Amino acid sequence: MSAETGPVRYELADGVATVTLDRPDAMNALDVATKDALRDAVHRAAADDAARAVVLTGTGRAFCVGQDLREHVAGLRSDEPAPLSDTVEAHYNPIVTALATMPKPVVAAVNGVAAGAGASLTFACDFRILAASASYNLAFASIALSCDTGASWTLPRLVGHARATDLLMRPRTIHAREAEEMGLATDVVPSERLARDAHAFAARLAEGPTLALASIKRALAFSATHDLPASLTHEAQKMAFTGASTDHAAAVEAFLAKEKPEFTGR
Ligand code: T3D
Repeated sequence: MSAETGPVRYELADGVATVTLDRPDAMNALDVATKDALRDAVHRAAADDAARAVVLTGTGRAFCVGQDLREHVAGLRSDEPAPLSDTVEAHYNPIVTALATMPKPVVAAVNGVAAGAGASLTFACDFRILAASASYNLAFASIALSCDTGASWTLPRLVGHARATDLLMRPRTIHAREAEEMGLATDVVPSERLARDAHAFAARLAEGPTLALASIKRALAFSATHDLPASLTHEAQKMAFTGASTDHAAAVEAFLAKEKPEFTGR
């Protein structure tokens, strides 16, 4: 099922919502219209009960090159430029929060270069499948900016503090295989197979025990900002929650009957 045209597309198939940045002529740079549409699309995916997994991808040769600098320069040249925190709070923060907290797995299918906030978007996802031709560039410092869209939080958790410092302070293009070696890629696949492989990967997750996957996602995020006792308490709550689910009871019955469980996401 396909939806509206515009800079971001939303499609649902096999329990997977696919959110596609669709401004290929601008390398999927994030102008206001695209940021508005992306924010709406990720909120829609989060609330869509028919979507039990999400793919975030782009069209053309880029995944997303971050903030649209052609639009951005107009603001810089104006007599009263708006502070950058305006769009960070109105767009980037809600988008990254939705990706990182929605109660279902999110897979970034990185079809090309992901730069600046475009890279950060993928770091907020639960999985990153890269086309062999894809690359990263943490371009913020190249244009004398700090970092945003959650990179200061997600990147050190993915690659460690020292590597995150290096990638952010000395921006350069990191190709897919190097990204994989440093833990930024779940998998690297031939470019022509990316869309199909990422959809199949997400469809398998969509057939999974959605409440358990959401609880694991939440538990990992919780433990990142809490101590061991608090994390153990939180784990117990999540075990009680998933232990009372239909999927858990059915999975244990299926295990004992030596059958394959069929998860309903409840
Ligand atoms: O409001 C705010 O600004 C706050 C929020 C900030 C969040 C951010 O994302 S800040 C970071 C913004 N992004 C960048 O700084 C990335 C800039 N781009 C690059 O560093 C390089 O283009 C890439 C490493 C991404 C790719 O390099 P390469 O050699 O493959 O391509 P290219 O030749 O540099 O670029 C191709 C075209 O895309 C080119 O246009 P042209 O000459 O063909 O007409 C280039 O200008 C355009 N392009 C690339 N990135 C952007 C862009 N146009 C607008 N905005 C961009 N971000």
